[in-house]
Amino acid sequence: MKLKIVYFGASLAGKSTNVKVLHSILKEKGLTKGDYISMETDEKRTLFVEMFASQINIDDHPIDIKILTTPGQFRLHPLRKVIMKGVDGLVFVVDSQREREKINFLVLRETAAVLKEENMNLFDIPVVVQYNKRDLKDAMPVDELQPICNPWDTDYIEAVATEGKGVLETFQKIVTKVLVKTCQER
Ligand SMILES: Nc1nc2c(ncn2[C@@H]2O[C@H](COP(=O)(O)OP(=O)(O)O)[C@@H](O)[C@H]2O)c(=O)[nH]1
Ligand SMILES: [Mg+2]
Repeated sequence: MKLKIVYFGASLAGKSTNVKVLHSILKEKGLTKGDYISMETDEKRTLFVEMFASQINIDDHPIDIKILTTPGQFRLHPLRKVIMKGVDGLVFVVDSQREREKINFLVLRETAAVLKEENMNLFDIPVVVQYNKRDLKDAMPVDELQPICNPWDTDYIEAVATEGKGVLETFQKIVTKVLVKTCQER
């Protein structure tokens, strides 16, 4: 079985940190296949491809999981479409800082539009919301973030990705959700 998990969210929300930290956690457990790969554009050093592969076994069935991030910049809309193609599960990385409230919402709206162009519905795909940067002073209370950033009313996790807090939990939760959905559809 092959799964594709995409981390999306505003620029600087902590997507790359999540994926890098996750890669090192899974590598330690011997659950990665190959290296963490990233490529950036020359002028602004914007990451535009970032991914790694993991393989886990459930009851002796190998499950190949590709983990990717979407670039936050709105100008990279076409690339976001390519990355979202065939996505099985999404992680919405939210920057908890109050000053990022609006951008979090705009990214959510834009992501819905990207998926629609690919004939997918944001509400049909398993999602986990990660409230990141919980260590910062101006982090909004989760009660205030929920109505803005969790229209699915789905599971959320509070994280400090730089310290590795919540990173593995987020990944486990999205993989579980995807597998449950897959089983229900069979
Ligand atoms: N204080 C704090 N900083 C974080 C956290 N997660 C990421 N950062 C920092 O936020 C910046 C952007 O993170 P990055 O992972 O590159 O964001 P991306 O643009 O979404 O990929 C970097 O300087 C990170 O070190 C966190 O939980 N707390
Ligand atoms: Mg990044």
